[in-house]
Amino acid sequence: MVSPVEQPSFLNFLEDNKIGFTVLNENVQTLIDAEIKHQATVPKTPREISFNQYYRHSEINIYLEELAVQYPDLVQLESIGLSYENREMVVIKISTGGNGNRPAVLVDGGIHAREWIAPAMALYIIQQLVENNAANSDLTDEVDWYILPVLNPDGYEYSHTSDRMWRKSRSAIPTTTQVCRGVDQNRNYDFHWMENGASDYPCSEIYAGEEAFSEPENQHIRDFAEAHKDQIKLYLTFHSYGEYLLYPWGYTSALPSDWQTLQALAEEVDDAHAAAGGNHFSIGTSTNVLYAAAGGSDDYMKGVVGIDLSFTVELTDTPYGFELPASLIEPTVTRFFEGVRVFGRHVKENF
Ligand code: 0X9
Ligand code: ZN
Repeated sequence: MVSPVEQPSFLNFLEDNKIGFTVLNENVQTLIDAEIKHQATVPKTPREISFNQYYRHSEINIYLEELAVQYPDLVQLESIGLSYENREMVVIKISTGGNGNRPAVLVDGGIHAREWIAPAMALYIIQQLVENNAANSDLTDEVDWYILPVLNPDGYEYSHTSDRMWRKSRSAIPTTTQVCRGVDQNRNYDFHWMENGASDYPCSEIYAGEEAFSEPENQHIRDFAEAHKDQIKLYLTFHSYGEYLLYPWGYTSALPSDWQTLQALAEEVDDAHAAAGGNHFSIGTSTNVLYAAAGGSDDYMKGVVGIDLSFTVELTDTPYGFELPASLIEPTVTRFFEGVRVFGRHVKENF
């Protein structure tokens, strides 16, 4: 994005350097204004969740609590800790039984604040597996699901209240007078931390933190994954945007030894998404298909926790980028749910 003031010099710069370009959005603020208006007009009834609006963090937590009350045999909630600004981070466990020894899928969304479609995707999976369980029972009869819809609740709220394009957490370094806040939580995991595609400058959008796991939110999901690592066979982390299905590694261009399994599974997911009317995704390792960036959750879950099947999903955006209008939530999440089915079935059939 370029501000109106900077636009002429930016265009000159592109021209001088013979850099071709296409404009995706003439005026992103128009989209933001329309979104604010829409968010203010839609009725807020978290219990009957809908997919024509984006929910706030507190509304998401209320919805999870109501599911736990209404479906006590299927749903359990676990508070995994507080965010930097003391928001409660709640993992919903969806399980039809089996004494905790069934294979499980771990899902998170919203590690990047402005990627609003990611928590919405996580919520849709929850809603389908719980409220529409009869139609999706094949996904829960032998597999458990652990889902954390918002891994960066402080940033998510900040993107609703103050800066729609906020990406990072909201922590401040106590020992410095540094004005810039927040850490890119997807550079903060302790696996080849800071080796690649990350910054040690606190004002950078990809600031990796003062040290690995400086962020309480990252510590909480790490501890949760560690505690359930024998059970968890597949990890999915939702982002936007760009329509990518990515698998490790993000810190190196080298391939993991089981890359063919990851590639084949991603291709099957992509086919299901396309059959439901979605676009084809770009598939491959993060480094080779997108860019090198160390300290990401996908690499950590595979490289340290030992969850072999680990994927980053960059959902659909076209042509809105992060500003996906609320009217496109439903088509986006319903199409990708067909891909989620493939992930679920793979776990059911292979573990
Ligand atoms: O840069 C990221 O963290 C992700 N892309 S985003 O545009 N949503 O910010 C991609 C992460 C891929 N995984 C790793 N690099 N480990
Ligand atoms: Zn992201």
